[in-house]
Amino acid sequence: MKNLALHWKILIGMVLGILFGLGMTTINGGAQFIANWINPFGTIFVKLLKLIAVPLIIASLVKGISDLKDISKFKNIGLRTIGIYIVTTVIAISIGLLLVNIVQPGNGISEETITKLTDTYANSGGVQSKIAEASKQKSSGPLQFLVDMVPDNALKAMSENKSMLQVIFFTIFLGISMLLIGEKRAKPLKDFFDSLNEVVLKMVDLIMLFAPYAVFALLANVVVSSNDPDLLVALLKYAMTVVGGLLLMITIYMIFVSIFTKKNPLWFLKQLSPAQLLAFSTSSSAATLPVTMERVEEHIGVDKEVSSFVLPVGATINMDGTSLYQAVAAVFIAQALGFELSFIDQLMIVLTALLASIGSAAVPGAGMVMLVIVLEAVNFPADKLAIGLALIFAVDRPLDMCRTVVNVTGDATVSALVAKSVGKLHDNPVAKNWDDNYDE
Ligand code: DAS
Repeated sequence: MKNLALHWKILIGMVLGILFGLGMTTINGGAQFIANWINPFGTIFVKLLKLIAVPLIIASLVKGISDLKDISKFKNIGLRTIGIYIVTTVIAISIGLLLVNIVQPGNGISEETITKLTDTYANSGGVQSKIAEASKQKSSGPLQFLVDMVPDNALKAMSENKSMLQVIFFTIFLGISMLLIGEKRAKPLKDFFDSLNEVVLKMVDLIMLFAPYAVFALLANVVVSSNDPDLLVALLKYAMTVVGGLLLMITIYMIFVSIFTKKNPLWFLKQLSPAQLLAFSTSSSAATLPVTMERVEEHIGVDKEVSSFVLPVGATINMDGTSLYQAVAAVFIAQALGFELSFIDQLMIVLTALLASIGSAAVPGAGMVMLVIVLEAVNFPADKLAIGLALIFAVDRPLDMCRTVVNVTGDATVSALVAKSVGKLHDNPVAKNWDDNYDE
């Protein structure tokens, strides 16, 4: 077991966690036991990853920008990154709309299922809190998201995980200013961030030793807290439409990797797999970010000058899996509740889902909050909003796990494409071999 590659260890942890969770559902008080004695270890692991996410983003962004030596390179990487992010997100939303209009999962839902889901979830805390959070996030103006990006207190922005974009804004501002004062005068600060970056990456390695046990705990808890199975069957067509779209999105990423970076797509997925497995287990791009960065830099060969910008920005604004899910969910709800959507309405969904996925925080369940914004954009009746969310609430957690994998894979793919386009994709990544050895 010790010499087994990391992704196999994580996979074994996940499978054992699911089996253990299934076993415990047959025992009276099993769910309670997992919640009290097993799940806390998963929570600690996710907190540890979030703990180092902010220092890692700051250290690697400052190092990445200050290593560029001149601003034009930074502008070059920034524009290519944002451009490709928008393209992949529009592709994801279009796939979602295409599939949901072909499969029509909402037309098969029986009145009885809708009533059962409504009674179970429409007034539950889960649905109501998503609606409340969405109305809180609703911008007070079209440029509110720009205003929200600028922190008025850097330390406060760093201390609150939800303002990742503010941390990135502050760090980019710092890095550019270091570039402008010249290498000699910025050297003390640059040396500090260079060494902070090394230390934090070593912390990632150490935390990852705990990963197989943590995913065991996380998956066991997901299994015991998942909802009644017959609802899952009723919503199976909807869930399969989302999962089918997500798998198609992964295929498109791998076609891009093969065509534009000339890397073997299966090799690429294997190197990235520990980050994808963590994304699945944690449902959080933010928590997975430190591992995504370590895998992309040290195992896929993307230079830090590129990954240090593309990945943190991607974890916050590029959520292709989420935007695909929002397109499918919005049309599914409209179909199930007999709400007609015109072609213009569906184009509106493309624009709103693009903006909503930028606004979605990289935390579990964020995509569902932004779904409210998408539904309101097509004038979905407010009094049916809770029923609409209730329809998809039962399967939101497993779909959140799947769409977070696509969010992370999309960020890694774009970082490889941008690196290749600026000649910063190395052929011999740092890692000694395909397997992961954390003994160096
Ligand atoms: N869980 C979010 C993420 O971390 C995605 C979502 O909620 O849709 O990427």
